[in-house]
Amino acid sequence: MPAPRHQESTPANNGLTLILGAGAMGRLWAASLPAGQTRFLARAGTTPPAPYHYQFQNIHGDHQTVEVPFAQANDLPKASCLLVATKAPDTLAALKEHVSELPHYLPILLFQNGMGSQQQVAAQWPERPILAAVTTEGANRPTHEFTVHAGKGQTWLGPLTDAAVGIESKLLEHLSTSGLAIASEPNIQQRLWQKLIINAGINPFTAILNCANGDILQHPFYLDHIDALCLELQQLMAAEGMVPKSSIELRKNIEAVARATAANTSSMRADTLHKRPTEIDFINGYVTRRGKELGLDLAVNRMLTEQVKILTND
Ligand code: KPL
Repeated sequence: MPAPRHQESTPANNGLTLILGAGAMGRLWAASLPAGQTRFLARAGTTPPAPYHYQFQNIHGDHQTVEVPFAQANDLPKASCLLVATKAPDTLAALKEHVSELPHYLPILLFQNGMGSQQQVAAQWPERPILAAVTTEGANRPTHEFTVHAGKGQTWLGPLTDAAVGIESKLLEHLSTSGLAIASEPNIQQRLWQKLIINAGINPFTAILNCANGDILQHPFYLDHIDALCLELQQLMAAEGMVPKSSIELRKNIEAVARATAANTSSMRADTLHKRPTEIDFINGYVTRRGKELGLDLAVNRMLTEQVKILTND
């Protein structure tokens, strides 16, 4: 009998988890999965550096040092899945560097904020099992070496390509060894939209006003624009063929999350403070572009996109 070419088609429950992107979300998953079972992916074409160490504060406030090795070539066939935790603007290029080394059956789970980057990846490799995750886990990095699990949340995952349909339960079984709450979501597009609405209503305001999430709520700039923004989001969802919530409901949802995460620095504010590229093109920028394609002029989303780009000289 010929030897099998690969450990075929479904992720092993006890295999390694590969992680691309060592930001707060990548580090949260690396720290939460069983010790020794994760590997970061180093830049392609470079010799994998020595294992990476960082400080991690779990949800109970306990501190630990986490050690995560970088994947060696012989780790790749032992992998159960790849978690992609890069920023939305970097995702396609980062994956292009690695995809030829990855087994064709390896599930690729995308954790990006906003909309557009997931669709780019799925369109680029439609034959691969690609899934999207939507998460409400709160993680941040107050300093380069220190990651905090600041808020317990929930992660949903669902297939983006046909090749990913049917593998969710095996992947869930594997990822639930992290202890993080994770569930399957057959309609992941709807979850992505819900998260897009929240990010579109919070992130640009926190970046422009340079304030914590909760502090936007009383600010005149936010109060002047939030109703018009929610109307634009409602219009776009209707134009997309979805049954949108009313703009009043959308505002309520945005404000519930802003209150629940009142003390948080949003990812977009953190990016602007560090002069890093933001995800605005995949949040309000995506809304503006998609609106234009569908014949809608979404002026508040366009204005917020332009103002955030001015902050980072984008
Ligand atoms: O997802 C977020 C982000 O910062 O990107 C919110 C929901 C705004 C929480 O901070």
